[in-house]
Amino acid sequence: FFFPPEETLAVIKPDSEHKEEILQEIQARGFTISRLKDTVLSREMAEEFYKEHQGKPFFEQLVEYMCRGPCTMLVLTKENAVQDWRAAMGPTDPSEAREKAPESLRARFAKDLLENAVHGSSNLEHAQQKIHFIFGDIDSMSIHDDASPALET
Ligand code: DGI
Repeated sequence: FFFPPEETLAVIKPDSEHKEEILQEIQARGFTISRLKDTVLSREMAEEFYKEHQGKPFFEQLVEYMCRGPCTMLVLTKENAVQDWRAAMGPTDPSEAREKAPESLRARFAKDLLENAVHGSSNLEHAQQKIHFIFGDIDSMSIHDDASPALET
């Protein structure tokens, strides 16, 4: 049987001092970086990106954090990419991550529960939606697309 490799959206969140290490880890863990761009999200884009959390007490802080500086947006490709990237990140809360998954990226690189360094889609449907939302179709030929401006909203 041939299983086509799966794609997921990964984000290195703003202000991560560990971007280079995280990129190395991604490759060491067997993911192919199919697309990459650094983008400063507009407020509207950050609200849309995390719309499932609208109304929660931490929503404002989360949006503010995500707009604070450039995010590195990545499409990661690999068999079982969605679940494997969730496992590589570890639990949302870094104190839980350090306890249960000390090798995970959040255990190693998250500052706290909010500023937890990385994002990854939680299922295949979200992955496809968010890849389209972030990368669109226009520049689908480019692989490394550093410093492209934030998408118009
Ligand atoms: O999919 P995850 O990023 O692991 O977690 P999520 O979709 O439940 O939450 C999205 C982000 O929101 C998470 O990475 C960090 C932040 N967050 C989640 N729960 C809390 C939170 N931030 C604060 N301050 N308090 C929370 O309870």
